[in-house]
Amino acid sequence: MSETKQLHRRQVLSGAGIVGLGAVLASCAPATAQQPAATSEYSANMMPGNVLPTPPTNTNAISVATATLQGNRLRVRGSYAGLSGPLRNYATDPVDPPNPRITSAVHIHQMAADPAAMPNGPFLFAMTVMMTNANSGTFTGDVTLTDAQRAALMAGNFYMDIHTTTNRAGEVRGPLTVIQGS
Ligand SMILES: [Cu+2]
Repeated sequence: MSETKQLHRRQVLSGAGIVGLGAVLASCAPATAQQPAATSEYSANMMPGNVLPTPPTNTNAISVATATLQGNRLRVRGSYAGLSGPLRNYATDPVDPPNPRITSAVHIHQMAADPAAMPNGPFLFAMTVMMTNANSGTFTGDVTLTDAQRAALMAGNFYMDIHTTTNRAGEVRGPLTVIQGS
């Protein structure tokens, strides 16, 4: 019996076989049949009270960001105001060990697998910051997510934060949550 016939017979005999065959057929779909990637919108409201493990009490800063996810491309824009002081300068005050990808103090992080044990998840992306003055400004980002990162964002496991010289571990923080699409 040919492999195809065996597969067909298993498909008839077994529900799991049908699922398996469906996966095989889906993976063979021609690339030309793909639809434009669906778009979804996210937002983050960053506040001092969300900073973990210890929210700063010396600031009333706020930051708002919106983000558009299309396929694996995530485009972000936002603004911040009321910082207690200058943004943390990672060139002169780096993390340990230094990470050359941390090019600004406005970040996207992914939640740790066990947030109770590790409230601050790993750094993923730094935004491009345009300072209005020492305490306020705007930022943008245009990044490509891995499939795993995209799944984490869609599961609500991304957050944004801003670090300052006074609050080096974070002055404001907020989750990136979906506001439109899925
Ligand atoms: Cu950060």
